[in-house]
Amino acid sequence: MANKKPEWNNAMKNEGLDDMTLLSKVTNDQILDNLKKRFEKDIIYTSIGDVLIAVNPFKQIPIYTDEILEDYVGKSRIELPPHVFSVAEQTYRSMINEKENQCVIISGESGAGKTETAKLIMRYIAQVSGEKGSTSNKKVEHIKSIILETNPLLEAFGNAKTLRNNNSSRFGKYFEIQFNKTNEPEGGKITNYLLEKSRVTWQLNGERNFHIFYQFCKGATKKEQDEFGIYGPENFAYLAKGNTLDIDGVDDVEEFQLTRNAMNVIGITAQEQHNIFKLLAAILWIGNIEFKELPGDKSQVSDQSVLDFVSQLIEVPNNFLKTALEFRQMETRHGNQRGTQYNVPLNKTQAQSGRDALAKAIYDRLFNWLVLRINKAMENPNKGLLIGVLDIYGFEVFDKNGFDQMVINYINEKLQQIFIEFTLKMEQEEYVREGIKWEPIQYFDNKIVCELIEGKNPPGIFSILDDVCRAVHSQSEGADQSLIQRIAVCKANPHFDTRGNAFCVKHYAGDVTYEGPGMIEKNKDTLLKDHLEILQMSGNSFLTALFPDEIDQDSKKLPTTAGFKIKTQAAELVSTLMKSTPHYIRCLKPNDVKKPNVFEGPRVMHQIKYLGLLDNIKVRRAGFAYRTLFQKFLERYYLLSDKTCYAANMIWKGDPLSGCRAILASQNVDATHFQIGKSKIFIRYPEMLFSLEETRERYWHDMASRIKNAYRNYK
Ligand code: AOV
Ligand code: MG
Repeated sequence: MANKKPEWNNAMKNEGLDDMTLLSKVTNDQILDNLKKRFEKDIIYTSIGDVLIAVNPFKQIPIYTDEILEDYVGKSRIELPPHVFSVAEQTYRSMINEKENQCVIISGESGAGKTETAKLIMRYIAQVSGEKGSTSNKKVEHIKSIILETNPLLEAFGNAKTLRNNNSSRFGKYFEIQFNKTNEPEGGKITNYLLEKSRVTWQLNGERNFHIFYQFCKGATKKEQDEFGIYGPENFAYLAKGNTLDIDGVDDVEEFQLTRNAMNVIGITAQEQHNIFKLLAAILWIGNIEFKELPGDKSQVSDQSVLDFVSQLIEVPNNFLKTALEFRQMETRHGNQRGTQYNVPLNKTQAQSGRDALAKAIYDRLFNWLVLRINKAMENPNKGLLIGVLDIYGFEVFDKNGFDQMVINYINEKLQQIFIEFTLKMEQEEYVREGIKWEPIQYFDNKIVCELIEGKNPPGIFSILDDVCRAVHSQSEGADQSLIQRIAVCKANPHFDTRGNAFCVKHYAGDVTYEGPGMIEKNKDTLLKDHLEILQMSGNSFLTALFPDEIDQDSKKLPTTAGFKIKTQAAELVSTLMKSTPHYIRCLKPNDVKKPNVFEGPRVMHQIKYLGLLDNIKVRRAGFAYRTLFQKFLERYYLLSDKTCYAANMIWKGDPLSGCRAILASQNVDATHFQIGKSKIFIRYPEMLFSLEETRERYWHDMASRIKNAYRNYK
């Protein structure tokens, strides 16, 4: 063996290593250094074996052209530099070759680039699947265009500017593309996860409501303006809470055209679009309803004309709407006997929160309707193979965090958990399959944090929230107090603590303090009976169809809580993902200022640590740093042995394994440094690979100059 020489290949060009399993020293500093070197040269992709690491460049880099995309078609991972297209290619090819469902799991904190990555994966698949230029299959082409157009549409309704990301996904989605026998998309299905509906009525300073509202207010036609009373966003209370009406570099009017276009492509009819816009207008106008205080802790709508306009938009008689906003219906009860109904006046704060609940409920149902409508457009009765792309909301922490952040961060914990299980499980399975022995290594398992949130016994945070919801009326102040008392039992878990009215969770990605007040109400997530009644009496059949709920007369029955729902959805997601072959993309955010060319070392280091990249590399190397099929090894290193190479040509005619053995023998490779599996050769230390690579380079170089000389002499 030649002396080990870590700086080889790319390292010599000072571009860092393509694959960090080959790092000479496996430390967090080395990982950081490698990523930084590459980032500075606009090389944003790096791999750890099969896992792709992507650092958000916050600028357009010309690496997504059709030419580059074509380059990746039919290539294996190690043939070309790491790229999101390479992951897409591996995903698509393994679906075809292995005839198994695949999934691409994209993780990373808010603003790290998950959604952009997901879109590139979809574009790749749409572009390479099926026959190019063939017009024979209109259905396939149609499905492909729908798949691509769902993004602008769902982003308009489900994304917003936050402090972390100007286009932050406020819902999670799992997008499954269904393929036909010839591996072309013929259908699709989106599963969406809890939308952050509180944004409809409230935004932090510097944040915006969902994009669609600004697009609509700025881009509505004259006819729409008149019919829906829609003017600039500054006129609507719900759009101005964050004191931000614009986003740098974004033209909402132009975006609105894209949204409308997407609706048309998906086949959302003019009538349906009219219905949607009418409800958006209704929500905005509901937000403009104000209340004045009346003596006796009562309230009254201040401006009748605003109320009248809302009742016109939602097609509900104005006196009913007024009553529903100013009073709550109560009922006397005698034991199990229902008694008479009477109205209790609401004070100003209660009336405001009731108004907001109404707006949020309409928007949330509208969003779910959109997803169902898109799914209908992509519906496909055949059960072919699937590729799922998971793009959720990333881990986030603000100065004040509530129920929404807890849900978002919980889903991220679950993903991290899957990553841990998969990377270790797959690694182990491969060793078993190939008949290789290995020692597992220690790593941080975040299962304990998942248990803290979703556990049943001992009860986790969601269980306690549900208990408190069941026990106390959510509107009463006692509910929040009771939560803080009850939740203290979680202190038995080292990842939990309480602080006054708040509690703190030590997440895998950092500590987050969640405000207690408001949690119970958000978890309870009930529609007020009064609201449901008026929505169901609407003359607008689109609106009534959004609220098919049965009015629950038995107020003791606990409706499904938001926490329970997300827990169930998360479990379903995990089971779906576990049934498919996973491909991983881990996105990193280089800075918090959303700027190009800024690499904040400590910020990236923090992510390297919590994503467990070091463990990832170690696990990959603990057994074997590198493994490849016999044939592939032969093709790459045949130059190294006289038995396999003559005059730069591969001359090996025997079976690939014997060829590999001939190559290894020619290099006097220590027998403890590699193992032969059933179909693959496993190389224990990267140094051996460096050495093989180095020798190969040298031979190639020597050979090339020998041939050149021979040619010269011949002339
Ligand atoms: P996220 O999905 O991970 O955050 P995005 O995919 O929305 O993050 O990326 C945030 C922004 O970073 C985008 O709007 C782009 O401006 C930029 N960006 C990301 N990836 C690239 C890329 N490959 N090339 C150029 N610019 C990029 V959140 O949805 O907040 O968790 O909930
Ligand atoms: Mg996103």
